[in-house]
Amino acid sequence: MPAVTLKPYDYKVYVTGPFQAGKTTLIHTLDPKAISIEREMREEYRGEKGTTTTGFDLGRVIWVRKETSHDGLIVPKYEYEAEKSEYDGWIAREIELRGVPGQLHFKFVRDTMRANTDGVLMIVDSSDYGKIGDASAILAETTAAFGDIPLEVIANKQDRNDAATPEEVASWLGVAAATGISGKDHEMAKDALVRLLRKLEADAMTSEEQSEESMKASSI
Ligand SMILES: Nc1nc2c(ncn2[C@@H]2O[C@H](COP(=O)(O)OP(=O)(O)OP(=O)(O)O)[C@@H](O)[C@H]2O)c(=O)[nH]1
Ligand SMILES: [Mg+2]
Repeated sequence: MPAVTLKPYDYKVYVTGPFQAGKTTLIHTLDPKAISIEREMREEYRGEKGTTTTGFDLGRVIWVRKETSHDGLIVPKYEYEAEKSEYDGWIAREIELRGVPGQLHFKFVRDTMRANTDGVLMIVDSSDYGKIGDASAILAETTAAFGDIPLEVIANKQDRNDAATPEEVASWLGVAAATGISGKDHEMAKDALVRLLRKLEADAMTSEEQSEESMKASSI
């Protein structure tokens, strides 16, 4: 029987954060055909009835650049496949976006979704002061599980006029910085993801250099 080969994504990004922070929305902004396992909410949350993730979100995008120094574009994988010839000669990296449920009692789902994660987007609703405690709990859960892998805190919903600033969100959580975006806006969602991908790329280069150094050292 032939060996089963799994698709080797270049980077796997785990998208976490509290209930209704905007994780599913951000993933669908970047990949409109992302798969989401959700259910209708029984009760309104902050005056709105919507959906909540009970399983996961799975989005597939390609980061395409003409040169490594460029920020480039984030294109849904299906679009890239259909227009591949347009990107001839560009550098392409496949990204898996894996969203998890924000409801605290779904910790067991978040725990099962962490395999092979390269980097984390932690999404916080900048206008939802009531969820600061949950956001801190999820941040603590995430950093305890992943150690010091690259993590970007996103101060989401900056389009709302009751949104706190990214600096305020960072101070709520005790982190050095947060990036302010609206996850409904493609350009902003893209910039937040690329910022994380650049960190991942820098880390990958450092570990390549380190292993080259140790190869050299061991051959002396
Ligand atoms: N104003 C505004 N609303 C947003 C933004 N992003 C998401 N929302 C709204 O926030 C609500 C929750 O969005 P979701 O993307 O489902 O949030 P989630 O983090 O996946 O939520 P759970 O799966 O329940 O943890 C929805 O009503 C969205 O339309 C944003 O950038 N601005
Ligand atoms: Mg969701």
